[in-house]
Amino acid sequence: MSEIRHNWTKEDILNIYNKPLMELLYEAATVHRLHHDPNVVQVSTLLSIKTGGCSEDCGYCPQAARYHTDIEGNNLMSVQQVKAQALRAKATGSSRVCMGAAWRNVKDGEEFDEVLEMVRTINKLDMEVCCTLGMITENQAKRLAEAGLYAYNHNLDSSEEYYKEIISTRGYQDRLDTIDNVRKTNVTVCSGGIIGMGENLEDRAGMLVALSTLNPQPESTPINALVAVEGTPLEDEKPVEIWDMIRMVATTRIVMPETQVRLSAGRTQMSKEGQAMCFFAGANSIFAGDKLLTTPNPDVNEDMKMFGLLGLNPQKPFTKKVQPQTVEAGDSKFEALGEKPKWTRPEHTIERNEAAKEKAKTLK
Ligand code: SAM
Ligand code: DTB
Ligand code: SF4
Repeated sequence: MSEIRHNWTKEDILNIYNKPLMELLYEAATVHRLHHDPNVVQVSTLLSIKTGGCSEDCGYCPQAARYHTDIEGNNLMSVQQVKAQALRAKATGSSRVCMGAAWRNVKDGEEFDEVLEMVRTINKLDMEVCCTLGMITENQAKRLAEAGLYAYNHNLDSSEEYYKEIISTRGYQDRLDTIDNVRKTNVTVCSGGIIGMGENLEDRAGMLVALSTLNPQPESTPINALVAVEGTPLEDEKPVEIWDMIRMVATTRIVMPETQVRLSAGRTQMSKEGQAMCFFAGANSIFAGDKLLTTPNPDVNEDMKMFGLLGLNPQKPFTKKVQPQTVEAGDSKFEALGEKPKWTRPEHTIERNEAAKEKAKTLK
């Protein structure tokens, strides 16, 4: 087994990223085979349990209230709706459900209690449950863990330097603090980022330094290609070249050998051949279903055809870690603390975010 290093530098990572492609692929595939079954890919279904109307200014995100995008917002889904969708996902080969909410952070109260019930319900269907709800406190992480949460997704999105060009309403340290809160429980960490936001290679390497030097490293790392949505500040960014995606996946695999590397947003732009190269380079997880949170994703039947072509098998739930126990609400050891944590509001200004906000006012 290759060892897990926590001291990767930007220079080490750039050297890997820029290797001749055949060498990079060979090295990544070798590491991949030492740590994972190369014919198994995890299939996860995303559910947007609360869509749109978010207070943040993430430049890539169609769910930020301040931009003019034509997504349909909705209130929190019901536990019954979530259960029905989870059952559908299970029937089409998913072993994990990831519930996303367009929130800056979790607030204790009725809605969070509902989310905890959704976690209990899906865990009881013997599927891995993941949530991505924005920033959370240690107490909220503990309550999610107690409900049976398997993973919490919270992306670093880019390097610390480039983050300031994308988001002005919260800081990088806030993201790290939430990951730290998740780490105080048995819930696994899912954290990755986006390429194609105008960042340079140093920023991509910087993000991988931030992720790979976490100890332990995240159990799962999504690599998203930006889906440039009209109305967002990043609407004019060019589509990510497949070669960049392959290099990013391969580099992630090499620096984080045990992590599940998730080929995430942007697959509708990728050919089957391109995706096959990503799997060869070490990607071993995808999001399935014709919608991500708000943007399109390949049809699940097409994905299953691709799995057939490539001889890939969907990963069974709880292959990497045992199923968490669910504690019922009535038996909970934790109470809602109603904390008002001081997440930062750096409030620096990003010109293209401000321009998109101003333009939206004239269109709304
Ligand atoms: N509100 C929560 C948060 O920000 O953590 C959870 C939902 S948020 C939509 C989850 C992640 O989706 C973001 O961190 C980002 O990496 C990714 N994402 C959002 N919009 C995207 C886009 N247009 N293209 C690619 N990835 C995107
Ligand atoms: C992640 O890194 N990618 C997923 C999941 N985690 C939550 C979300 C992608 C969202 C793409 C834009 C949208 O569909 O709204
Ligand atoms: Fe809100 Fe999350 Fe979108 Fe940022 S990425 S605007 S926090 S939903």
